Amino acid sequence: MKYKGIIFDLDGVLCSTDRFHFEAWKQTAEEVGAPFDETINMKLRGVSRMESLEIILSGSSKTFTDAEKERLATEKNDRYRNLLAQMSPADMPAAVRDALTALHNAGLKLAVGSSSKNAAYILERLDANRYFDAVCDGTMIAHSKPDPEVFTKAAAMVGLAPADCLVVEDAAAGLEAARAGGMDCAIVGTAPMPFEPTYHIQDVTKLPGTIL
Ligand code: B16
Ligand code: MG
Repeated sequence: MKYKGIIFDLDGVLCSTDRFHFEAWKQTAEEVGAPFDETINMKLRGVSRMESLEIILSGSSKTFTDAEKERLATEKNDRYRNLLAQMSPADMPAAVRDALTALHNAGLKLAVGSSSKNAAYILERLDANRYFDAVCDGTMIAHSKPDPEVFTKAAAMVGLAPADCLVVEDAAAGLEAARAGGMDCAIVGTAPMPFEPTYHIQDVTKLPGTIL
């Protein structure tokens, strides 16, 4: 087999929490008088909460103190967590669970590599922890994607060299992070990418057929 481990991004790959981020950030953008649409939202994928806020605030004519930024980020996260509370195991389709089980049964180590500080809560809502040998998330890193830290740390947590791991991502920042960490990358979805990934797949269910 070409790989010994797979590191999955969470938002946009294992679940579609990106629509909740969109809804929660939209209100922030309205409050600060900044434009917000799908194209701007795309730039926030894989990027940390405070860096995402800075991207939104760059579209506003007002200036904000650090305390105001903290408040805006906290209020956005409160709205986002309220939306996450609606999630249940039904939000991770059986076909995705089957794909994860097939990859695990083939002997691959499976890990999550997410910039999100809410990753543990999301995995709990989905009842998805049992599929993974390790979870590395936004609470464990100093630099978010496109820095490779979350992926290199996830590889170390499952005892593998980065070169033996495949990253599965939906975001440009994630593809760049995988390359910076010396890892191949499979991209799911249709977001524009700065360069060609190793694989382009429709969704996670296509992964076993692509690499096994
Ligand atoms: P939080 P991923 C990322 O998760 C999201 O794509 C990104 O939009 C978000 O800003 C970031 O997590 C931080 O999330 O506010 O929950 O800590 O795609 O790396 O799984
Ligand atoms: Mg993502």
